[in-house]
Amino acid sequence: MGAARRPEHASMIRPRFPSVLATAVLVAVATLGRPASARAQRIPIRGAGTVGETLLRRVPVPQGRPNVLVVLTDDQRPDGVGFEGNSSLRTPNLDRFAAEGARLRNFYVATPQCCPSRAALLTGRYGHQRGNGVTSNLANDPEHTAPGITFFGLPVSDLATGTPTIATDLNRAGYVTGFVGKAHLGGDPRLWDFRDVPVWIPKLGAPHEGATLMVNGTPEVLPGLTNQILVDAAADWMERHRSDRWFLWLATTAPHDPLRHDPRFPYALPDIAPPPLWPEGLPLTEGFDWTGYYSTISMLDDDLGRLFARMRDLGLDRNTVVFFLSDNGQMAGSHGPEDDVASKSVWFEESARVPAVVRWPGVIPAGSVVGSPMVSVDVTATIRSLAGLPRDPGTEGVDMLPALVGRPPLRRVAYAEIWDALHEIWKWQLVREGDWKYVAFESGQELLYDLATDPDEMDDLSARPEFAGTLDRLRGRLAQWRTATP
Ligand SMILES: [Ca+2]
Repeated sequence: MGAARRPEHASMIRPRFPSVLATAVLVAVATLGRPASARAQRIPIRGAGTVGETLLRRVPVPQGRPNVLVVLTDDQRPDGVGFEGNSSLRTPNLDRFAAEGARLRNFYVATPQCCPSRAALLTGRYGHQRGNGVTSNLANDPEHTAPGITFFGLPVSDLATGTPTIATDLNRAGYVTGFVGKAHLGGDPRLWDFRDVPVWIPKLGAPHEGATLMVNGTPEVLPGLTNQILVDAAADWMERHRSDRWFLWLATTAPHDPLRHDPRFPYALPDIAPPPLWPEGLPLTEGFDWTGYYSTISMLDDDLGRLFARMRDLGLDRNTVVFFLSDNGQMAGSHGPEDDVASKSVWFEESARVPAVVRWPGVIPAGSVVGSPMVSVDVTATIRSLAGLPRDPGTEGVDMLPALVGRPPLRRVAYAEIWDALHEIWKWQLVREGDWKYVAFESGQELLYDLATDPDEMDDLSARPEFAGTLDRLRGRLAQWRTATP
């Protein structure tokens, strides 16, 4: 690794914000005159810098294998839920759901982009690993996956049809496997071994109304709102399989754009605080539709409330483990409106970290808050463990359950990455250890942040001599991880 240097883009994306102090002044100015509730919205991102658990009582894990439901949303920021302290956003159903389970406050996705994030969840492996190979949304594009193209010296490929997934393994373990919603993996979820697939989206996304959906294998336009259709199909699926042992993957399209200004869930701009580093003087309506984003999240919350109620009415609550997470975050203009940092695919917390909850009533103590770093590949490892399957030797993912029931967490260091040819700065790997966050770019450039003192990631410490030891340690962690995850 070359000498620590500030990335070229860093000066490009932060010209107006040379220091933390300047940012603090700017944010203070930007929030002057706004209601207290709007100012309070900054809390979630800031809170993520501190690692630590609430004191969980140790709970024995029952014998017998539970059902598993994965609820995967799309482009939901880590503060894109009320339960992470966002008092401007109304998500009463998700707040109740989170209060019944464990909130994961430092949960990263393996890759913060739609397609590779899903591929990592499905396989339990990072994009650069054998058995996955999807490092970006371009994975199905021959121009970017040709032999000879490498990622940190490793080959880049597609997730080949026939690659084993978590569905393959759970079928063998006697589970009924199902998929509803957005696939974004280049084809029918049956290719990835999901067996009962009532409704899925054959394109990368879908409009809120009039979407062409694959309904029992046939393209069809159904009446109603797309996410409502998906959530209700998932509820019907659970009812149909209530006597089976099952694994269901529900992937919503919300709150990915197109955003919906749902008249049932209106928001006004004065209710919403600007994100960190929003450029001075730029209206909040420029570049990102905040009121539409919030309205779409509240609509999603309403739909999921219906799903959770159906689960309860079907008597499935206590023998079903529910994982709630998003495939990636959403910058929404944090750190500036420039194209390559404005939405996702970047290393900042708003993009690489997502809201996450695991609920298993009677096993995971209600109201738990877990600060240990976790990664989406850990969800896959945990599902395997819940199904009674041995650990996949090809994965770096760890079983999350010990940490969720008050035992020492198995993971202390989290990693994430992306390699996407669209932008030079979308080629990075990151390490999160304690409050330190280290980012290595393929170009050799580096960033180092202390999230405890700098939660907005404004102050790159990589060139500061007093942090040379920390930098060396984290470089070493990354090197070990690359070796351990071929
Ligand atoms: Ca996404």
